[in-house]
Amino acid sequence: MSATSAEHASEGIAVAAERRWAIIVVFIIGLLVLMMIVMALHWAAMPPSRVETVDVKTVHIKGEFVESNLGTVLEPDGKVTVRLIAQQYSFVPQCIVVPEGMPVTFRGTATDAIHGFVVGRTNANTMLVPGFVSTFTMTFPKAGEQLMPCHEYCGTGHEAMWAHVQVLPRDDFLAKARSGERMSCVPR
Ligand SMILES: [Cu+2]
Repeated sequence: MSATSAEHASEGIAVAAERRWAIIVVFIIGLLVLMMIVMALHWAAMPPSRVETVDVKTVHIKGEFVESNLGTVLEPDGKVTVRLIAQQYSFVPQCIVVPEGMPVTFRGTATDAIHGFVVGRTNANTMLVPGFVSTFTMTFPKAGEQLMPCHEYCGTGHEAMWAHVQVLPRDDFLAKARSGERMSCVPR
């Protein structure tokens, strides 16, 4: 084989390999674009679930988020609900009582800016948005005290916005809850 025909042959191999890669890359890009289109259409077609709204202007004076209704309650059907409000720069109540090993439903909202919280290293984590009720249910596996910082930057006092969560042993909680009152661990 002469030098020129060897060059021709290797160029042909290189061109074929490049074309092959070009086809594969175009296919991958096409697939990604198609995935984006399908996801966008799918999300747009799904109604958002559990959107609950609340009137910010009256949240303090009427409805479930009045001050006397905030805190933890053992409902007549045995479910535990925590209601809380976030505002610049505190949570109400500042200290939340929950039982160990029982599902707890949180219901919260904000009155001024977007706030949020996370409880210690647990999965309890949500945003609190004015005008909307955030809700989730979770079980705390271990008794003890947890810190609950605001994790959405909400203004100059944001870093001082903390609450505490006291996870009580189940029996202690049930004994405390028997009165049916709204509970918290805020010292009086
Ligand atoms: Cu905040």
